[in-house]
Amino acid sequence: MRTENGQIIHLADYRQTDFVLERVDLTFELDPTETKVEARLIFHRREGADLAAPLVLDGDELVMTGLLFDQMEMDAARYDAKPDSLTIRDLPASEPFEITITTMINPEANTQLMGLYRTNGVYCTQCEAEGFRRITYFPDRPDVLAVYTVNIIADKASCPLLLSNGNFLGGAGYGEGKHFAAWFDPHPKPSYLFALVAGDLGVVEDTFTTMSGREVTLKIYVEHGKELRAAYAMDALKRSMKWDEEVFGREYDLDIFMIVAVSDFNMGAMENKGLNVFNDKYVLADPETATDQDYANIEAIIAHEYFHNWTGNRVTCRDWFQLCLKEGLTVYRDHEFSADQRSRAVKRIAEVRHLKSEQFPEDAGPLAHPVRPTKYREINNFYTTTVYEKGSEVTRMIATIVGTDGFKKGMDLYFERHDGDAATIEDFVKCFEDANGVDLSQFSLWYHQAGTPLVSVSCSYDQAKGEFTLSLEQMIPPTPGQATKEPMHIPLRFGLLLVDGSEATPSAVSGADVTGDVLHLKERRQTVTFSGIASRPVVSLNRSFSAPINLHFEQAPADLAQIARHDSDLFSRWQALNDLALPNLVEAARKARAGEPVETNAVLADTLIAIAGDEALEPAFRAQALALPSESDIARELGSNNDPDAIRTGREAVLAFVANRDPAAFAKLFDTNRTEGAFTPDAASAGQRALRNAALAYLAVSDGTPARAAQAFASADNMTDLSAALTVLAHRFPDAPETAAALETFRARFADNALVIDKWFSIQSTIPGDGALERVKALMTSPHFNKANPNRVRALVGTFAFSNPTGFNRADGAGYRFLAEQILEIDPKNPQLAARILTSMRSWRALEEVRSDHARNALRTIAAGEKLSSDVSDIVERMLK
Ligand code: 0A1
Ligand code: ZN
Repeated sequence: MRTENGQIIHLADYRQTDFVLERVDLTFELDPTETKVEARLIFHRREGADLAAPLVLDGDELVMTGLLFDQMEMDAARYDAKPDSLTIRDLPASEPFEITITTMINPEANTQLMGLYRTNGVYCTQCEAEGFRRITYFPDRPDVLAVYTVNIIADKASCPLLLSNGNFLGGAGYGEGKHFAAWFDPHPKPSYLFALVAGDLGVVEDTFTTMSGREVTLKIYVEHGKELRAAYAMDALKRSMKWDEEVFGREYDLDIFMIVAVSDFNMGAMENKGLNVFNDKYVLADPETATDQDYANIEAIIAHEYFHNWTGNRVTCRDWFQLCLKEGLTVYRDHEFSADQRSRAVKRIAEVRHLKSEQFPEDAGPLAHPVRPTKYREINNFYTTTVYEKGSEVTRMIATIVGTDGFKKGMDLYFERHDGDAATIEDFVKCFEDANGVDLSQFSLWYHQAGTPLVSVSCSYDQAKGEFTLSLEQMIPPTPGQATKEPMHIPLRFGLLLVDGSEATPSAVSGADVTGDVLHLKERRQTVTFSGIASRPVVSLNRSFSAPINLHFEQAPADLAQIARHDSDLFSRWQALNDLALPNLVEAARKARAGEPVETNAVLADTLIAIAGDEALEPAFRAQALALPSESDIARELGSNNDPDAIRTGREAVLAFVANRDPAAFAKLFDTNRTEGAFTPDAASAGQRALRNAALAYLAVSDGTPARAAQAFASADNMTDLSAALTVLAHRFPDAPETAAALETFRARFADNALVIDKWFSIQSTIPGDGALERVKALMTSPHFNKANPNRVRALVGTFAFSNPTGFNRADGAGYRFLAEQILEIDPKNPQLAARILTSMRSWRALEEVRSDHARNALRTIAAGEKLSSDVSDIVERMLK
């Protein structure tokens, strides 16, 4: 394992390699425990490079069994081979030379799932970020691009399928019981995009004709017998290919595009050139086993990986500090794709919910870092929601500032300038500046300053002058390593609503640049005056969440209710409901903490119910409107000294008030939104199911008995309704016999489908309250659990730690001690998985004293662990700093 020395890598130290890699020829002789890898690498010394400079290649736990220089045995005095590096001296001044390296690796023993490993008998690779160095010695960095030829030799019976990047060159028998296949990828690529898959899998096949009329073969490989469950992924792939042509003018560039679904994978999926590897959770779906959310995730992730072909593969990153260059941009592209396929406003609400619940806490805690960091210890720990989701928001703001056409011009220039390059964020931003003649230097601070900006707003109206004034102030909180911040360029979409539902158009604006409906906040403090406003307007600010900020703006409940009911921007209507609810929930938590009775504002309940029943609105939006801010939203709003039990008690009281305000209204929503006929995963049907299930959750509270949910469980004809009913039963009536019966029915019915059993684990691990930990421990002894499989561990342990605030944050600290044990047990086998689950404790400092003491102790126990991986020690040390 690469580890232990705690070395920090700095962006400022970036320099080009001394040697240029021209070509790569790889030959794999696959064997479960002794795979032989021969790498023939052709290099030449870069012009101007030091003539004495040695060639230093990266390795990770490698064993070298041969080394040739121009096909001749290399003199031992000229090289040093260590598990983590190979250094070769005395190399030619300018002419090309060939190095042939043979290594032996053990795929079966690779539990880290980085490099070449085996999953259910299938050989598979994962090379991003630094996995290729676990296969052979190599300049394993993204700015080294080369053309690869790959030969794979394997047992014919167990590996009828031999796949790698690019186009298939040919194959044949190869001695006794073996065969080989050769692949050639004409597009220069960095090593992190290399992939190899070999095994026995089923396939779904289709074709796509590109905009220039080329026919591309599409293949999705899954375990035998699961082919029918890949149909939706194939459909999503074809829609993605079409969309990228229509919206970004990007055409696919090989004869074949392949996706392989595997059951052991550390992340969601990987964009290897022409050969994407997916966590099977994001490929397999049918109505019986997948929820609407699963379908939406599959669509988004298939699109995301496909879009990487241009944003990531054709234009890649110069170094790993530039990760957001490919990730932020590609998330933005997949968000736009999903918005075009579904309801834009509903999609935006879901994105913002996710951003606020995952990225905002990261940005407010010890793990906060800039979208484009300047140092890291373990790159695996930078695949964060800041790089991905905030990175996407920053891209979205560029689009807001330069406009739709300007964004397109900038992207076209980016592809024109940088196709085939390893680029930087500066290169990217420059394209938008040059294409639009704008200066984005202040805007670029979004890449460099961590922390969620807080924008405080107040307003006043002068009837006599017909003037409306907005006073804005921005503050960017200190974050690790960044005590003080410069003011940023914050683009705020806005509208001025009048009582009659129309919008005011000011005759003049002073104090800020306003372009169209965007106000550009650039100073620390700015006062903006709108003239020619005939009556007091209600301002709808940060429409569509145009900037990823916290907004502090005390608008009167009546004003918020007006936005919630009448804004032309559907997102803002949801946002206003949220703003109406949050102070109520915060107050409820405070009261609950003080042991006082909680009062709920009837305006909130009535507005929620009115919107939920407004048939002019799409059901998916109404479902989102009904979901009160979560316990973690409330914790974030409170900021410090949090008691998760009080937060829940307060929120439950508000929820009960809403539920009991008008049970008949919820019953009507429940009864009239059942989807009839054959299941379709389209957005409209999904929206109806979401609304019906949101109503069921309220009805369970006003009913006070499990009967209705049990009935819904019994009559469900799809996984969305089935799992929603099971969740209501388990979370509301954990001890009811109906719940026990339903859980067992569900388990028995899906016992041989691990992905569905993951839902069974997650539903139970999120049952609120002190009993959760014992439940989780008991489930870990279930025959369905497998601690070597990342999906199982995430579904049970991960979900418990991330998504069960009261259960995990038990006042006696038992949740934290349990997590510490788990981390120390997982870390030696799969450090990435351990480190990721550990980030569930990123907000520990915001807990009240008793809990935060327990949390600190648990973190110290982890920090004191023997032989920690660099992944876990990096996270735990930053959390304790
Ligand atoms: N580039 C992938 C994410 C990814 C990163 C690291 C991995 O290593 C285990 C795997 C996947 C994406 O953005 O989808
Ligand atoms: Zn990605």
